[in-house]
Amino acid sequence: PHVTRRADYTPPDWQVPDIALNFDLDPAATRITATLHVQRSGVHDRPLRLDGAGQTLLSVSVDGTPVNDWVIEGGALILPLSGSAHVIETTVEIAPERNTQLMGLYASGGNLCTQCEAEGFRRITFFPDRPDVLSRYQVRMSADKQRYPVLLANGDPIASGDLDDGRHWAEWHDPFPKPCYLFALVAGDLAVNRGSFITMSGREVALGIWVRATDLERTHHALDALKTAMAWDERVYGREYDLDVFNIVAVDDFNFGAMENKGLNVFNSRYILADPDTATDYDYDAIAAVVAHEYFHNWSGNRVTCRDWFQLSLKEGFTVYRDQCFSADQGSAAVKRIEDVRGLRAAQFPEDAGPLAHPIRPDAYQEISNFYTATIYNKGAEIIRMLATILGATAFRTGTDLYFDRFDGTAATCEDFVASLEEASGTDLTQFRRWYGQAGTPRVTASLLHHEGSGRAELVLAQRTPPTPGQDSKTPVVLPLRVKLFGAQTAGTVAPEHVILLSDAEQRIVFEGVTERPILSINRGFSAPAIIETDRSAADLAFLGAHDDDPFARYEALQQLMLDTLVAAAGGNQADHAAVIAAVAGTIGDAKLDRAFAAEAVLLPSESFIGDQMAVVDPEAIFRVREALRRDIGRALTSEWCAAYDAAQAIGGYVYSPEAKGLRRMRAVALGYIAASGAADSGDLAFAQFEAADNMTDRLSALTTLVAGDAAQRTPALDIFYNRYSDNALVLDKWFSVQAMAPRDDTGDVVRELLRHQDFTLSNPNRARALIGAFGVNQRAFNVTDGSGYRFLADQLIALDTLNPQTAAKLIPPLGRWGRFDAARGALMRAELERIVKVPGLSKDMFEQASRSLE
Ligand code: B3K
Ligand code: ZN
Repeated sequence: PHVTRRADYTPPDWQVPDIALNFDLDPAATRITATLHVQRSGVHDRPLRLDGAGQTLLSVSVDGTPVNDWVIEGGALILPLSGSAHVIETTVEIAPERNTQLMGLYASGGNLCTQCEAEGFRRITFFPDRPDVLSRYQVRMSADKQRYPVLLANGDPIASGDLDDGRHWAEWHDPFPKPCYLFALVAGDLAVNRGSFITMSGREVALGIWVRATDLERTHHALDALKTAMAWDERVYGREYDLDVFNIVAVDDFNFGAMENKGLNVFNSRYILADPDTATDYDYDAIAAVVAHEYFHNWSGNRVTCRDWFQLSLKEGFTVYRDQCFSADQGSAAVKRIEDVRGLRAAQFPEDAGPLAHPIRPDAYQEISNFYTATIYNKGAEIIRMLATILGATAFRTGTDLYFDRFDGTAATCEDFVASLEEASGTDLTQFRRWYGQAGTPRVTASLLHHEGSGRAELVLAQRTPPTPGQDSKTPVVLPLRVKLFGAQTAGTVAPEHVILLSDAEQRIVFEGVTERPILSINRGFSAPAIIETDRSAADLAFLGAHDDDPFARYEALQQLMLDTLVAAAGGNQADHAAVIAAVAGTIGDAKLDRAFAAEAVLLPSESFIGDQMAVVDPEAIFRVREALRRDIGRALTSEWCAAYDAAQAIGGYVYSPEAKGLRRMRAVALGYIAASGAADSGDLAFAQFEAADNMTDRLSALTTLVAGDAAQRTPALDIFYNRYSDNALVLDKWFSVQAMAPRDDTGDVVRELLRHQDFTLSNPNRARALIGAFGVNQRAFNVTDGSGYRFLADQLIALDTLNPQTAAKLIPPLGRWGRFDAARGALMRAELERIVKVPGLSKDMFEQASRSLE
């Protein structure tokens, strides 16, 4: 297989400052004429090389004259040219309706749309498909007017008109030079929710959210979020929108969340459409986050783009950091941080600890689509967050201003970003740069020694990053650790919070005047993406769980207390549940605590996260001990849970506000514990909530509780839910997922049965992920000892690979965890990976993911 290496980067031989595209749109046969103004870059005699894939080439001309001295090599068109500037015209034909990969120009729900990042533009026309070739685009589209009344592209609408034969045309120009991965067009029968935004310099921007007419009422939340995000980027980063038009189109068939095409974002409909009856609070939050993320890319990604795909985290890590801060500003910052860290631990830590580990700036890839990972995105965001912590808010902002100003209109590197921050702040970031090249999650041990007589406390810190594939030895990284010491007797502050920069393998920090026994609060706010191991006792963790004034640290102490209990129990050691029960009681009983926070803080760690703490994951034992602890917490605190449940009823009718969300969340958590306690009437309670709910959050939490257990209402509830929402694809996805994630003995059978359901299809990525993806992360069901879960996943991924390699390859990681399980499970997983690798005609996406997973 062909490997692309970062070290081999060379600047483009030819630039294309201008391109005109003419699309004669038709689902069966679309004709594209591309006119490229090319310029030789530097002194060389190399031919023009235009990437291409899958299209039928109809003609090529140079400076108006048809030529035939070209060759096609690995899909690319190689054309010898004599001068320093030429006009190249190609005409090709493609068939959007047969495009199941959903890359390039494809059909979704009767409309036509594009997806070009990372290398989809080459499936539309011949072009240097690399992010460091920036062009001004003129786009003309013609299409059947009845079928495709709306024609959109990047930039501003210039002109439109009618043609003979019921066709019409429209022309759009984008004045900002951009790489081809940001190209987009949409042709369809769409309705629009229009809005307007006045920028900080007083310009009016016309906003539009385009969906099928029946979905129009579900676009208000997304439009509000867009306006809020536009104002936020002006206020926090000084970044103003630059075109007169900003359009978003929602489509049902999409490989990931959304795409930041200049002035024309295309979204997976799940990140646009919401109303209280069909979307949960979690969906509402995710919509706002993704709308903001794609909008923020207009500066971090579009105005300043990436030199090459190894720099992907330059735009993605930074933009995730930006959207995380935006979301934190919209509601509970503490809960947002908890969710982000939970996500990091669920997806990125395992990636860093497994066969697919890679640094946030990778060194090599076979298929770039495989590198849109939790490491590039979420660990990338943590690296930017650490820079913000180390520099402080003011210097960080000075640094981002310098970066945006200096690299505006160019294709930049991660080094350009770090150097800008370094120069603007005067902080030496030499060692910090290691984060860009070194994979793996650092492990930090922290122990606090106290000499009562001298009033001296000593914090001993050590860091070590375990080896990852291809990186046997690691060097120390810079970890900003927010630390505070509390007094065990008075609960007062013994040492105020400050940031310790841990940069050596080992470091000692001395505190003087410590007269009472200190308790360590460390990595507050999760200031560094590391695994922290401390020798704090259960009592000290309980103390922090009750008193720490950093909400994240308070959550973390409770999680650690639960984790210690569960890991000991799963390892066969007698576990006393009393300390956890008392801490949970204290948390729900603490009236000063925001309900949203309290609800998250009393949830047990996930089965997978418990597994990640064990030398050998034992899914059955983990499930058993976790259920036992849940049952005991439920039973011991029955009246507290009932009170918490009833208190949440106080919301009255549905509102979407941070307070109401917190109450709904607490109601869901309380219902879960009431059911876990085995209370005889919990089925009735859940079913009553299910039927009375005036919103999807309450309805789905009730359904989730019913589906997990054996109450008589289980099947009726599933049927009612299905019938009520059978015409809403996004809600049906939830119906599939809730069954695939159920903690039940029969989940594997249920999932195999659901494969044959009339509404199941592999060709819609959301649906495939809802069933197959969700099952893959159901630790117990997926890892049943007979290997049937592994076989099922492999069978489905082999089938999906023939349609949509990118989406299939993304679902491989559960099989790559073979090294974490016992030998028997490990061998069964490897056998499936080996079977996948041998499939004739396997995509390079799947080949890379499956073969690397075996290493
Ligand atoms: N930049 C796109 C992701 C493209 C993924 C291509 N495999 C969306 C985003 O991160 O905002
Ligand atoms: Zn992004």
